[in-house]
Amino acid sequence: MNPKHDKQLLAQFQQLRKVLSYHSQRYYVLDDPEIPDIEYDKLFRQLETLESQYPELATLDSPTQRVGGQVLTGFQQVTHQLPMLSLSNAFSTDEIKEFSQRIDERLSHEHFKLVAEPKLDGLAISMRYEDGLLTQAATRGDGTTGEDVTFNVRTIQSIPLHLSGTSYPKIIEVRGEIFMPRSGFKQLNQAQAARGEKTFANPRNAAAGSLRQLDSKIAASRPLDMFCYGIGIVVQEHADNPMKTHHSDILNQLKQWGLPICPEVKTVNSWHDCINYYDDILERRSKLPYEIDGVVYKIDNLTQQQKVGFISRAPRWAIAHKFPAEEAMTRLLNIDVQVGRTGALTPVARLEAVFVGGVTVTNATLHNQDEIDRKDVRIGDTVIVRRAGDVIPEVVKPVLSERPDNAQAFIMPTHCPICHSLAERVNDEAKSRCTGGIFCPAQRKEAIKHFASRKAMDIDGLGNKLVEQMVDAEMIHNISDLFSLTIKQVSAMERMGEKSAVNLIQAIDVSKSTTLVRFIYSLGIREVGEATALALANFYRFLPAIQSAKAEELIDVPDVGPIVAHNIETFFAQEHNVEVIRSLLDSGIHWPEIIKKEVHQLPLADKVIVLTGSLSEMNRNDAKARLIDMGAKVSSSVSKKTDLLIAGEKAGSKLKKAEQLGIEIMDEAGMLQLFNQYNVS
Ligand code: 9MJ
Repeated sequence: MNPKHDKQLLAQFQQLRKVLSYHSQRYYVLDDPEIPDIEYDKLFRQLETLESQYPELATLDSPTQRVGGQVLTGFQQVTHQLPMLSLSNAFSTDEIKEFSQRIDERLSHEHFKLVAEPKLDGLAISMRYEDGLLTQAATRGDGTTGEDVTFNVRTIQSIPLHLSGTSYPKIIEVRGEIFMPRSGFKQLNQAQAARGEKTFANPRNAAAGSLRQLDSKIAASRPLDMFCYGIGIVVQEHADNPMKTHHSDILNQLKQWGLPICPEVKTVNSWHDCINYYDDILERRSKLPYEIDGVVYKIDNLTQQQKVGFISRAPRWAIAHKFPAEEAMTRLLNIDVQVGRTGALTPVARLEAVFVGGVTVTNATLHNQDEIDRKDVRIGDTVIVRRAGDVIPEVVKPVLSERPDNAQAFIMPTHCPICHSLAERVNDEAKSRCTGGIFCPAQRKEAIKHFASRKAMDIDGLGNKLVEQMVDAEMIHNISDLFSLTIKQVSAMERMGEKSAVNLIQAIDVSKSTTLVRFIYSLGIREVGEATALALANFYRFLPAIQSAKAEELIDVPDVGPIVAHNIETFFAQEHNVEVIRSLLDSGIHWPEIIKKEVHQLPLADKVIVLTGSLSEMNRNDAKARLIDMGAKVSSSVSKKTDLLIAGEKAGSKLKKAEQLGIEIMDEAGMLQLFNQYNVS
């Protein structure tokens, strides 16, 4: 290239990109195009031609990059520097009133405003902008680790590849929901059907399927859109341009930078306003161009958000107010009894297929005998079936006017339908449980299915049917047996070719490289879900520490109450569980010291902190959780190893001891300031 032309050429490139970005934003984000499409296309082709002549001058934020083209072989994992939150759900006005009252109490009756937003039914995404450039987009995943979907997200027209203006931070993570508008969904399904390809059950699935395409050309052809509703980490270069202090201002700021914000977002003054907002949106729900499954309320003032805090991964300062579940009528053909991972017997309704909540439902839970009795559901009844969001479909009630004469009442069996051990109801539990334990093939099957599932060890290709076959064939008895399976054994299974068998063995091998959180979760300890597994991993960091923890210690872990603590201790005390874990580790299951590594990058990395006295602004467990999130080790006693004592009101002997040992002491206000700093930088 002639160096004399360089400057001119670069300017031409830059100008074209700028003009195209401007018009693309007018068209896709503001719905207010300024020039005819044909003019836009002309400019676009001009840039394409130039880029093909000088490929070295094509930049990542060029509008031509949206057409896709990169083909991946898999998705990289991305660790979110700040976890992506989940929301607690509310289904009634009373629950919203209670939500507001809880905040009111925690804010000592200080007035607070809320921001009301539609709750989009799509996929949560975190997008990272560095120096204004979109550098990474990742799915929410488990909140801590998601998948890198940058190439696909770049193809979404309403998402700026470069932020507008100049005032953006050095690094900012923008969070929001990617979804497929109703019209696009309809067109996509028509096109899929016309080509004889698979159609999608609902826009959410279509959006998820599109984002998980390895070929970004396919993603580019899908009508995806996005609304942003929050931020993750923010790194400022200069302290003179701080981030906003209110959620509503942040959304406005994001809008100024060219990011799409839902036009229905509204600031409100009270929970009464929230209910009015909810009623209004619910009425307009079917007319909105995108699907929503409720609305979300968030405290507007970020300092107040901070004061109100978190419960586990969900903020206490926000709540999702879900719309009434969608319901349909169908016939209850039979009631089967399923045996769960922990032996719980669940009556399951077999239904005449019915389309409800966006999917075809043939099974629905009936929970337990008491529920069946309370609802007076009988085999042969016409019933109302409900499917709310992702929740398992359930039978709501029978339509009594339609009851046939031969409708049959259901009685829970006294013995496990699978292993025939006695089924018991203990401790006033609603559910009967099979007492067969690991001798019950049904329990073993469920434990293995859980272990292999996506959120656990994520063994690709090990579906439920295959697990059942393998247990029935006595090829595997427990989770650790999976790791000694051979290609020969697997290929002998029904519908299993040599290639699938090789793939499965490979997938089992790949799954050995995991995380401590997944591993704990995969063990299937009663009532230890993902959030608890995460809390345990963060608190103890090493498996042996969790294995040897006593119940009275475990209750110090955020998110762990006495029952769960007991379940954990009991689980690790059982010899067969110890044996299985040993065997799993021997087979090569391992995890990076990822938590430790991350912890080193955190502001309180490895600092030993003791909390004492009473806190007025924040609940003690939340404070503890925040400190752990920031990398600290929170200990209950002061020693020479203590780095910092946080002393609330009426601190006593620990404060004295810390003073004697010359340990740094901080009051509650100092702690809150520390939390604030961590949130903005
Ligand atoms: C949705 N799904 O539309 C949040 N969301 O905020 C909105 N989700 C959210 N906000 C914090 N509007 C965590 C999730």
